[in-house]
Amino acid sequence: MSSLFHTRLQQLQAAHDTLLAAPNQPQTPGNGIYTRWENPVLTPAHTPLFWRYDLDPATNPFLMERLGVNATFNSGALLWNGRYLLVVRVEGNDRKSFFAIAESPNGIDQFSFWDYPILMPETADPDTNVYDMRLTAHEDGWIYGLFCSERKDMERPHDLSAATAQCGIARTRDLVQWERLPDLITYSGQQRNVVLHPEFVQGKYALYTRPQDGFIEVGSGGGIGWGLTDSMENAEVRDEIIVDGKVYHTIKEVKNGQGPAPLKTPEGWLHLAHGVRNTAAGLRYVLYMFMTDLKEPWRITHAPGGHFIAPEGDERVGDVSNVVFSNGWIRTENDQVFIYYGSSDTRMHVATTSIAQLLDYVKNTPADGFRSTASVAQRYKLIERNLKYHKM
Ligand code: M1P
Repeated sequence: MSSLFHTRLQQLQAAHDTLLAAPNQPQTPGNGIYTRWENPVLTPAHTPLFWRYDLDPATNPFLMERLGVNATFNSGALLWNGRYLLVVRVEGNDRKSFFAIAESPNGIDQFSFWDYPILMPETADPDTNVYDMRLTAHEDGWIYGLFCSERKDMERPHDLSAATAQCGIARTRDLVQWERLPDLITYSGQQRNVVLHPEFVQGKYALYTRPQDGFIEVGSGGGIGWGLTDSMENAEVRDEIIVDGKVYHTIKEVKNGQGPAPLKTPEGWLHLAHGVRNTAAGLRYVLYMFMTDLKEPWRITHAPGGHFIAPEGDERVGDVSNVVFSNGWIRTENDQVFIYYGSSDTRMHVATTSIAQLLDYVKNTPADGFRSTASVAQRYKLIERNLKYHKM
């Protein structure tokens, strides 16, 4: 082994070990709704060295990175045998995404990847790219992973950025062997951000959808949709209704999409979603919340105005800047909630909170008033109450 190879290997291993062992710290005092944590929980540098380097000095004397990783983001999440698991969207330098599992003993640091990425079977029509898996531990006993399957748009063969998005479906019992099922059939042009509801509704599987006309732009489609299917083995939604539409001059003016599967509480289903608006600097993605009825999960009962989490500090910069996106959260048995979110299509973060805090937030945050005057009235009400209290 040459001394160059040996020195570089020691440096790389030491830096990797230090990164994976780095303790995370809460950012205090926070906003009382959730606590952000200082360090990203996953970055491309967290991926194993043996995924990226040829570690044989005979074939790689300079110890070059042969297969770089560009980003680790938009992860599904699951509590599994007491461990916090993320099904991470890993993107290689070649721009292809794949899924890989990283686990942590406490959900806030020490995430490390399993040795091998997931071997996701293809359908007869192979995916070009797969990403953004939503995990649902369904009451039928399976763990489902729904994700975006991207393919070349063959109706526009000469436009090399023309693509189509559909909902890929796979299921597993052990997170190692995955059974690929046929893609979801809907009667909208394209689909992204499709999520399986964890319980049967009216005896059927229930899906949150996001119909869209094009690959990037939702066009006349858009909004978070809802539909039922008899089976997941041949999933088909015939009737799709919009349960949370786009609204002018709000954080979801351009498009929105369901985040992870909703969390059941005695008061309703808690939902996390992303909303997108346009700016002179490009699209801005933020997270927002709403609650739906326990028996009718398609009916919104509470809709706090504005964003819940917006990109902040270093989160604002990355491959696609000014983006936060979440497709995974974990609720512990003592009702703590770990919200995992990607920033700027580059890395993963965690924010921690509880079911009690989220219920308080969705029930007591005023709804969007849709006009400046209404916003001022909301603030007046708050100021008047506070000043009265302050003078007592
Ligand atoms: O680049 C921002 C996000 O864009 C897409 O989300 P949506 O379909 O809602 O626009 C997805 O590609 C997502 O992965 C990405 O983070």
